[in-house]
Amino acid sequence: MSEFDLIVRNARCATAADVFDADIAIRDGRIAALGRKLPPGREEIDAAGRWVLPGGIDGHCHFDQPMTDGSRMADDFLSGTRSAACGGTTTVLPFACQLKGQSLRAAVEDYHRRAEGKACIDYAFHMIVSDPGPRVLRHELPELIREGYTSFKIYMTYDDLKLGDREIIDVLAVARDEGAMVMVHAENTDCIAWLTERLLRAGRTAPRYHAQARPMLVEREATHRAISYAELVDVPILIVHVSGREAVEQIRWAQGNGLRVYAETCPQYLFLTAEDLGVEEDGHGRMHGAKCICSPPPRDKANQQVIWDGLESGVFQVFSSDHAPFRLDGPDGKMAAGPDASFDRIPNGIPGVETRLPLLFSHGVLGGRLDICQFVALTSTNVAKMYGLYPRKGSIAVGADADLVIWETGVSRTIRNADLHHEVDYTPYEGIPVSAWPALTLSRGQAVWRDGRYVGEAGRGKFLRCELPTPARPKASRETA
Ligand code: DUC
Ligand code: ZN
Ligand code: ZN
Repeated sequence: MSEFDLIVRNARCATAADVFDADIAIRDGRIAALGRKLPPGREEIDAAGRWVLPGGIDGHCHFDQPMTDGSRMADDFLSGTRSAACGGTTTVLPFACQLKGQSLRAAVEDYHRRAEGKACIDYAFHMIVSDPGPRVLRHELPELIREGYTSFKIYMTYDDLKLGDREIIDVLAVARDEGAMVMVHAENTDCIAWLTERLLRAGRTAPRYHAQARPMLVEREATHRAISYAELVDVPILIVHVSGREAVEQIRWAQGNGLRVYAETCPQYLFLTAEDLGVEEDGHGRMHGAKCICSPPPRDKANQQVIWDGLESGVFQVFSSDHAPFRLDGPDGKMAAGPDASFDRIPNGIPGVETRLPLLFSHGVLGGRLDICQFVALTSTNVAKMYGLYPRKGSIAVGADADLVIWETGVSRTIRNADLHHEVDYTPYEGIPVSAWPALTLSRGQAVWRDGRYVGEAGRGKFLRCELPTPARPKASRETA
């Protein structure tokens, strides 16, 4: 009897650091050996001539998140993780969202119930802290961080989620004391409210005005403010879904001055522009623009280039989907307020958990903008490190989980929603060509996507507790109290 369950033979492996050729031996869901001419396994897969990479980790996606505006996310843990697996992702980190007035612990418990028995790949939770009262700050948040929920998102806009400035400082201080990572949605809420009011009063209600209600200065100002508060408190932060030049300039400045400011960007800022919100005059109606409403909004071609440059030069550490799955049609979808819905009544967010990796592999790596190690770092390794899942996840190493993807390159394919596995009735990336797609996705050694077919099983995905950084991230170097 073979000592290995599976051998992936002749793999051209890439990690965040190295490229090497090896056979990969898998036993009990983990990588048991790496080498040449390993003895036969009970099952064998020949990867000759193909890249074998660590499974993708999507560090920012929304599944089955409770909404307060009557909308509903179309993907739950079943369809969301299925879609992820089919696009080469083996770990997801969606958000347990605290509603205002709710206990944070109740939000986490509720989210576990939503995930139970559904996920086909492994998952961890971020939290969203929307109501940081004394009990949350003193007890719930520190306790949950210690229990393995080591990161949380805060919002500087959206009435049902946003924190005031003093609240932001207070939660940052908890993160500093506990070693947690704070993800910041940086947009200035009062500027957005003022601009929105003016646009609506002038009858400018079509989807394209969404971009005018949230111009870059709104993001720039909030990014600057978040960075300033992080500096004040002396805590690392991650600015999420960065859209363009003005926020990038703030982040570069912070990084250049030695502040621990990390940054994330997403496919929508590479592949969409504000023009995608503004085609309602061409006969498609408002529906078309609504498909691309997300926040911050996509900008223009020049800003896409700034984002590509930031990925290449290391401004960004992580590349996530921000998958926020609202259907266009239906009573709880984007157009629920009717075909003439004003932009402020269209839920923000677009799907992308399945297309994230093929888009970046095709246009980044095969397009000559990123090397393969950068791709692995941005989409897997850095995410695992950022959120305390490394080295179990995010690498090809003996002892790591056998979360692996064999990539088919040289394919000639066009993204079509009909081929995707989410429950959303559109993709904003319809018609974009890609030249790479996973041939096989292994989650802990088990195939979940193989030769164009989903072969996963609901409920096999495990919940992962995230570890706090060891050695612990440096505590405050400056007294602030
Ligand atoms: N913006 C968010 O902040 N979250 C989900 C989607 C979006 O557009
Ligand atoms: Zn956000
Ligand atoms: Zn988001």
